[in-house]
Amino acid sequence: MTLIDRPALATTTDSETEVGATAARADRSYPAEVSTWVDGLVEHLQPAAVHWVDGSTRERHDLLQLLVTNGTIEQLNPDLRPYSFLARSAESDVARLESRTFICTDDPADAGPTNNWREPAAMRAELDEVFRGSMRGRTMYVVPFAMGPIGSPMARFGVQVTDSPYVVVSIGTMTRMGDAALAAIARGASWVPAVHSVGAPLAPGETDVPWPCNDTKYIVQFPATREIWSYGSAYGGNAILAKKAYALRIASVMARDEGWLAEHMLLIKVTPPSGRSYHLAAAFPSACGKTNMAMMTPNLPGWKIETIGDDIAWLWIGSDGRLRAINPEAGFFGVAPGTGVRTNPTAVDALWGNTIFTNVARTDDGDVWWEGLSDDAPAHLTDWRGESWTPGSGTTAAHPNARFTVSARQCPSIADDWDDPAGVVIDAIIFGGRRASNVPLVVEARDWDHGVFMGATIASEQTAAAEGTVGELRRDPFAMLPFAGYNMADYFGHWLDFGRRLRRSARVPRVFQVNWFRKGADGSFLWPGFGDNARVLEWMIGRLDGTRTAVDTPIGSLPAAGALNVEGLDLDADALTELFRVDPEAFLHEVDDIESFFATFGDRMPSELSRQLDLLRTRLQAELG
Ligand code: OXD
Ligand code: MN
Repeated sequence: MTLIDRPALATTTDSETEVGATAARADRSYPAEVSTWVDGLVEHLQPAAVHWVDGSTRERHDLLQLLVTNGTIEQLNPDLRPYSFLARSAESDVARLESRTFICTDDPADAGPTNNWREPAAMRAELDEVFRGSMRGRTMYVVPFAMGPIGSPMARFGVQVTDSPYVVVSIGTMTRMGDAALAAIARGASWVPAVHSVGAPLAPGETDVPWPCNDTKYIVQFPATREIWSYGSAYGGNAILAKKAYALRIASVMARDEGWLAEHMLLIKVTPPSGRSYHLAAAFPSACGKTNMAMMTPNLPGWKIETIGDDIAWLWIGSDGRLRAINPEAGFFGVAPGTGVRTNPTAVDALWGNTIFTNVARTDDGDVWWEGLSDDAPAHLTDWRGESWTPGSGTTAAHPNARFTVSARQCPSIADDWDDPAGVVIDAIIFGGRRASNVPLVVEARDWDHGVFMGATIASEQTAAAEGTVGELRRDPFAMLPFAGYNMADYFGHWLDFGRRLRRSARVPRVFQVNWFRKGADGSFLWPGFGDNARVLEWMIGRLDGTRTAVDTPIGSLPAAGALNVEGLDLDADALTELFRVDPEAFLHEVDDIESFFATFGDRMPSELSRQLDLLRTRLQAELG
């Protein structure tokens, strides 16, 4: 979208106007294209008032007070958790809804078999109906935001309208929200329009509920017009549209068209005792420990791991020809259960204050608790539903997908280059999944194309981050199954092309696959994980600088005997063998499963990946003799 010249933004703080009070709003010099879009939405959604969000601290404070008054959030004990709040969602609104997430393209093949496809005109007609009057009795917030540091060649902009002040404060943490983003749009930056309504209009005099939402939900992406529409949910990625809907689904389409990558990846900076830093990007499915890895305290003397991002990375080939990446977000929307003083002390520190918790339990003294925060639960809690809870009650005190929302700046391990507009140079890419069996602790890809094959074949046991059966194994290529805005086969092709461009311009980063979750015969995890995962990173970095050895296997290169540092670990020889065991027979079953998965893409599947599959099968069969 292009914009005509417009005057500088007014600085008035009086940003809420009755609908119809156009004169007051006219003083504020908003980009005409945004104003026109908002005017059309006001007519259709019929809010009682419009509030143009400026992103100031004062405004955030006022919104938090409003949310307390509405009963959506309660303030935690300021002595224990300064300026922090607890929200309890409706029980029907607790996770991303993949079954209600739609990609609307003219040709269903452009959405591909892994997405829910809808014909754009039919979906527009349906949305037209559900959104008609959906904001009645509520305020429409107009929320300009930037993804990525403003001034970066990779920064991208958007404007979300929403009738949920809870969503506004969440966007305020997760993005660069407010006047600075609007000013960039006013200067001509293109922007993605995103419309969000909780779908709970209020009749005159009707009392609101603490967590308004609607049983009918839609999260709709129109990739061709770069538009997002979301209805019925106020939870996480369903409602903070800058995150999954924009920074992954729409951005993956922009990335395809513009020659970059929008990925479900954490970013870290690893500094060994030598002092030379390396930057790694790692893709894992939802709730597989990305936040823990991004904030890892390494169990290796002299090593330092710093955080750049925990969920999304945008990667591109810089003008120096190197693979660069930014974290487009500005905060963490992390899964609380499993985040604890033993597993992720850095995150626990980051949450000291200024945090919004959703669906965790409350202690009797007004602090928060969730499973895994400490070894023992307090003797009494108020659970995520607001009910009295005691240990052994048979339910979890926090919802398994309970979240914290906190600014990246508050993370003690945040790297000094985390918001460098030029991004960081990526040295290696890691793919991982949650696999109880079959997949070794770490494997190095033979080359970029083999790495793309590894990414394309990630499978993982399902977690609580989305609706579905927890524990069920599903293929989640590049951890992007719920997030690719177009046909995944074309997405694989884009990765292969990107590798060809990288090969022409610079050093191609190494690609690895990891599995922290392999279990032994007794069902317990074989690898200690968490801070000891640094040992795996140590081996990877050794591979980059040529100091660690590997052995070739049918599935890629594994650490040679003694090359992985297991010193001081309570890991017996059998466990170590099992961690790296490649069972050709079991893997051949995996190959059959991958073949069926690839077949779902028909002739859109890049032939290079079918070739990689054939090579793998041949190597495994040779092993069997
Ligand atoms: C997330 C997810 O919230 O992947 O990051 O579900
Ligand atoms: Mn995620």
